[in-house]
Amino acid sequence: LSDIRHLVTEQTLAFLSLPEHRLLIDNEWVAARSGETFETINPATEKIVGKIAFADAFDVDAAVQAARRALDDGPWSRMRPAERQRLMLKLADLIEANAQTLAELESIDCGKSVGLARAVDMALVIEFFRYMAGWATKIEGTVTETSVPFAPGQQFMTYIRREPVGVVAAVVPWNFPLLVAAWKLGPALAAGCTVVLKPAEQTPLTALFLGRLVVEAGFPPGVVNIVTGDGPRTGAPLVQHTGINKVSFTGSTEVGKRIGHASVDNMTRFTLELGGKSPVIVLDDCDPTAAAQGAANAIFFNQGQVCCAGSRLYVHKKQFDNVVAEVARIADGMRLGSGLDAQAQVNPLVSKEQMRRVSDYIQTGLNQGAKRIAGGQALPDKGFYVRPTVLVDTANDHRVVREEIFGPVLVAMPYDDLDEVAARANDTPYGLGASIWSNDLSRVHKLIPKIKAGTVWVNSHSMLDATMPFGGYKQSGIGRDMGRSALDAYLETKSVWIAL
Ligand code: TXE
Repeated sequence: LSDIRHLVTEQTLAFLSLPEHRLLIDNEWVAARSGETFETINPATEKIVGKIAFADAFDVDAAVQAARRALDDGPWSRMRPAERQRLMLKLADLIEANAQTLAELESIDCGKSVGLARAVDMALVIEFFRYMAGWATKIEGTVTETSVPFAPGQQFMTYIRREPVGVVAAVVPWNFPLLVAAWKLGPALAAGCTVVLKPAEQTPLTALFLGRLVVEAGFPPGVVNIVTGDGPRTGAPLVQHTGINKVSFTGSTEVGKRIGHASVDNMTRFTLELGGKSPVIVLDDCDPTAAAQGAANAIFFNQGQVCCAGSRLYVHKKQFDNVVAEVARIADGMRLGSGLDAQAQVNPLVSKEQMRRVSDYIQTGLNQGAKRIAGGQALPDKGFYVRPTVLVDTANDHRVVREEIFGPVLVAMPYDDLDEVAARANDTPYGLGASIWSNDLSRVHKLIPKIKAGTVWVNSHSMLDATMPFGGYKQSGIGRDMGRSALDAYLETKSVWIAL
């Protein structure tokens, strides 16, 4: 830790100095039964920053049983909604009080900028818990008026109850580790569910720190359990466990499909937030400088490791050269550095594997005939860096245009007219986000319904708020995180008939 000692708070150092980070089951910190651990690495220094318990099916079962007991035997299920709300608000206050440490841990584990982790990730986490806490006291059923055609004259009192779906498995990725965990925990706790959370193996630290805050806030044992490990040994037994009532997953489309199949086998409810290849569509009336800056932010934020990253840029042919030259200039001017370096604008990717994957995609693009107009200069010798890269001269069937790269790589293409660009924007298996850059309201409103995506931003990209549902069309997923409607995925519906 000597290389980061002067850059982080005492509390962060104390947490990183723990010899081993254990699993949270029933509000107790326990080692994996196998005694096995894995290591988590700082992507900027390539040094180990934590030894983490490696949970297997045995530990997963213990966590699911703890969650089941808290739900079936109480006290969680007997707790008044106002009490659930109070605990969630307390948790939000504790996250706020510890936001700097959480942001530092996120930066050290995941590579991202500590400033952005605080201003974006942590700010959204805190607001989201507060927003969802409010819903805990506002879950309502409905009373209906029934008249059964085959029972004339018979009177009924009928009503519809909403009940917690049960034990939730939350499996989350490494790009926004705590934020995505909050998107699952918030509605689950508001609805009265209990949770087993599995953070990504690359970035377990903030979830584990959150576990401490959950205990400190006073949540009863078993309400939130945390199991750490990889997909095959920890995630798979969790989502396949018959004690799980609902799986909430964010990650790759490939794993999402596997989880969907396994869930259907058990009739476990599931929601999936998966990959994307989101288009940025610049109309001919745009301000080229503003559009270029917007396009650069849309792809380079979080090093492109954003599921809704604007990774395909379509610019009207009249503006193409201007806008794309400006995006390339911005890309080449961005300073590389560690997430703890306040001056750095591009931080390392999460892992060596991700760096290789992204670099291989760039090479594949060049091999298929693309031209690189930004990126490609030398890299620091330590850290998993990839330079912001802009590719032109690509075709619709090139892999860099079709597949999610999940790195700071933009493909830029000119177009002629709006129908053509709508068709090309939709010519993808994904449908998570899209942005349109124009002040021509009439054309913008005509384009919005044509775009097959869960979110359309106009003159902005990747904006998020607790009230706005987030999720995908097509292979970008099933269901939505955030917003009031996210609660529905954590509730069952019970129809009650009382013959009078
Ligand atoms: O994702 P995985 P990876 C995309 C992105 C990235 C690629 C690979 O394109 O380059 O996926 O990333 C857990 N049962 N996205 O391999 O494997 C795993 O441990 C249960 C987009 O890291 O999907 C982790 O906690 N769980 C995405 C989580 O799933 C399993 C964000 C995500 O890992 C499992 C991340 C299994 N069989 C990657 N296998 C987005 N939508 O933002 C893995 N996991």
